[in-house]
Amino acid sequence: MQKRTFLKMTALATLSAWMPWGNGFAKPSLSSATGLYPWSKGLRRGNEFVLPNLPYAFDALEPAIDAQTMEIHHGKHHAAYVSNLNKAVAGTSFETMSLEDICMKVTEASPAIRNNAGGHWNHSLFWNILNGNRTAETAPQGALAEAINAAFGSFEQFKTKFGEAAKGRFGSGWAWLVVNSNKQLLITSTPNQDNPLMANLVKTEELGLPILALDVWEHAYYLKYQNKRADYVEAFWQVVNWNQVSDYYNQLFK
Ligand code: MN3
Repeated sequence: MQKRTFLKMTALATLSAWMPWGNGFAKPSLSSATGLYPWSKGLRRGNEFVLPNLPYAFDALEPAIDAQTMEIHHGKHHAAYVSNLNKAVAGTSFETMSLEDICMKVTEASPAIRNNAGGHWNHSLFWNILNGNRTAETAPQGALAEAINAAFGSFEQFKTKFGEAAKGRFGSGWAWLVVNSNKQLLITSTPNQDNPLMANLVKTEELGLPILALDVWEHAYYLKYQNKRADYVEAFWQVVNWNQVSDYYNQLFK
């Protein structure tokens, strides 16, 4: 079996298994979702969750996202989620689980595990979909572009709707572009560090595999944008790594 086909099958099998109308796939293997996210393996080393390196320099996203924000966001905020997650899972049945499995079973976990597991996973995806190396296309191409047009009317309309989800999220949280179990593209948002992998927590129709994420906690933008979240959301479009977002999509649909 080709690697891509395997990844697609395992990722979709995971989704199906979450759903009450699952289509008969067997119980997914431990890291079915991790097949889609190559960086996922780097979130744990032995029995400890670890902070992955930022895949580019702190100033790589200037001027859209400033270097000081990136340094604090990665080195302090993300690092704190990792450290607090290790403390929260110690001695529990979650201690040896993959981060994706913790998210999927999060309603059985303590609030500390829920918040810090989400924090670790969400930021790891976020760093990965930002165009720090400035090598990516500035808009979706190919199959993803077609799917966005079909689902939202146009790329511009997609950006408007995603931006509304990001700006409309009251308080702290995230905006997401998700492939749900019906293989549909969906824009959603979650509070705090919740995410669309969190079965039994997010609405069933919003459960899925995120392929694009935007952190709208104030710590993600306040140094440069202060209270102007809308300006930060607008600047985000300058630094999305559409090649990476397309790659996730293509793995699920090719
Ligand atoms: Mn954050």
